[in-house]
Amino acid sequence: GPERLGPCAFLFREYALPLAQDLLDGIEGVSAVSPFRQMQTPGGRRMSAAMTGCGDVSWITDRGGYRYSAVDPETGRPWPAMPPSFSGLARDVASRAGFEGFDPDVCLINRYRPGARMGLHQDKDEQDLHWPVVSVSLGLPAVFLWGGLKRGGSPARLRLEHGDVLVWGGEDRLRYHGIAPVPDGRCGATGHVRFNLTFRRAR
Ligand code: MD3
Ligand code: FE
Repeated sequence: GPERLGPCAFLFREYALPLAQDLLDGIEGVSAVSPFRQMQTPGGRRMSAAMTGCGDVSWITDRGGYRYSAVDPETGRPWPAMPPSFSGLARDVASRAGFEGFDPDVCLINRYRPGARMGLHQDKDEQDLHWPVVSVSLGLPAVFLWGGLKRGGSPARLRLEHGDVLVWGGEDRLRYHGIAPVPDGRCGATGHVRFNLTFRRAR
């Protein structure tokens, strides 16, 4: 069973391992249509993680702010459809964490090369925060940082490895979280890269 990280936060170690190749094939297919790109923050800095996405909408950031968009600004076209292996995994693991009927409309795909990181932030651009976020780690291990509901304090650290899945809902949904700079290494499945899939209900 899962490890409990909070009242409504669960870690399913290696849950996605049997599906890893399907997920990596899905990432390949999505990024062939909507390529990975390093987006700009509203403050004008380039994020070190590269992103793409699939589903009805995906998350974007530029000088205009953070938001969900039905169109990929890089291609001017809709985002690729979410592969059924993606949505099936998200639905299954969410139901094991007590969220029956999770039907994500977005999967954001983050790609971390060694040195890339993600600063502490909250995920709060979604309309209905009662749905959880499901996150799948693939490839190189990384240290996940998670704090409280307010900025400040020193975050807890958790090593995430290939195939690990997290579910964050309820009172844990608005926790600050991030990724420490990814150390170099080699993963048999991905090489020198970490991928993260985050499934959300945005609209
Ligand atoms: C806790 N991604 O895309 S996943 C993100 O590994 C993001 O790429 C990180 O944070 C990554 O927004 C962390 C784990 C995660 C994702 C969403 C959460 C933890 C969360 C939402 C609420 C609380
Ligand atoms: Fe996040």
